[in-house]
Amino acid sequence: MTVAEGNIGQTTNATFNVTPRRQSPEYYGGLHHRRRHRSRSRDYVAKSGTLTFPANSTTPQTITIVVNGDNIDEMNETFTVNFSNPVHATIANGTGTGTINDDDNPPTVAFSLASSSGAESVTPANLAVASPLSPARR
Ligand SMILES: [Ca+2]
Ligand SMILES: [Ca+2]
Ligand SMILES: [Ca+2]
Repeated sequence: MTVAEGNIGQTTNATFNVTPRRQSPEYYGGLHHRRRHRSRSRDYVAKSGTLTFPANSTTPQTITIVVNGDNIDEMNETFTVNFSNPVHATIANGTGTGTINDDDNPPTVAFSLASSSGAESVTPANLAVASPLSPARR
């Protein structure tokens, strides 16, 4: 599951399907929660809950994680959704991985003066470099 991050103020849904492999005569369900991985919690909305499937259902149910956009240049971020503690069922694959593709450009740097000069024999000439953004990366 991969989503484009979007910018600050925007949210994107990352939706995971949980699919029963075959019918069961009893209801069944389990807990799910998302876990942080290489990502800060502000990149998405933390969530946990329970899915309950009706008896004889083979209809998938969904777990939706809300991804928060930002304008910060970052590495792509990943998170996992874990499905555990099943009741009347076993888990074939209990982990879903989400990837948030960063869509922000890296900060730029530029000389704040195009040139600088000084007498040959005196002090060093200084060329200042200005960055419009904090160089901090996450
Ligand atoms: Ca962005
Ligand atoms: Ca982000
Ligand atoms: Ca970003």
